[in-house]
Amino acid sequence: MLIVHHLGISQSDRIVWLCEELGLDFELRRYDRDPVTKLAPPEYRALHRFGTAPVIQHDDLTLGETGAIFEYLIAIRDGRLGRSLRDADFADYLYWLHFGNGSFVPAGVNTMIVRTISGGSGDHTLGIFGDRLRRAYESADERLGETPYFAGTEFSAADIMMVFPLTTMRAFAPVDLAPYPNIRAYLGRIGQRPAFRRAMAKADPGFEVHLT
Ligand SMILES: N[C@@H](CCC(=O)N[C@@H](CS)C(=O)NCC(=O)O)C(=O)O
Repeated sequence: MLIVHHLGISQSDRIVWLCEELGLDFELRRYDRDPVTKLAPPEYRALHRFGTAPVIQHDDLTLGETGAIFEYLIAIRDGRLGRSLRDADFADYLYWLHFGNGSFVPAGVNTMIVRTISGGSGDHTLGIFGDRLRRAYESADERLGETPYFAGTEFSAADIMMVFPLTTMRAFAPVDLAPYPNIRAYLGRIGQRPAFRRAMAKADPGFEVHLT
């Protein structure tokens, strides 16, 4: 039995989407953030030693951390949506799979934190993280001008990793997509995927995903 513990409007929406794309049978348990702190509620924190979203349970296993959950779910579906050394797009797949949470999300989160602390003033640190965030959008746009999907010609788990900072994260760290035509066209295509639509409707009903 697979259970996906989803914290409302958070990066655990990716796990719901991954399960839908992989055709996995799963139970979704949804938790709202604490209305004051916006953090995970105590019952979510109790699920796993670090207490952040996402968390899954598969029979006796409890697993946290997005990248670990991705690798686990792809493995139980025999590598579907993943890539291996035999595939020509393996290195690109790895790069974008890891860029999502390794560089892009931290740039967005750090920008949001520094903006809040500094009250949006021209703080030097805000400039550093803001520049990183802009470069993340620019590199994603450049990549999507070269290939239809992040790994290459075919959709992969790297797309599921990269879409969160391009969509849901903008609810917290707003970015105007006007300068990024390739990202806008890509998100239009992603928004047509039945598995994406099913996942977002289940994960956060009533929340309008930021596709434009
Ligand atoms: N590197 C971790 C980051 C997890 C993380 O920061 N999750 C956020 C949701 S986007 C969270 O749980 N926030 C609520 C909290 O910290 O209580 C992962 O990818 O799993």
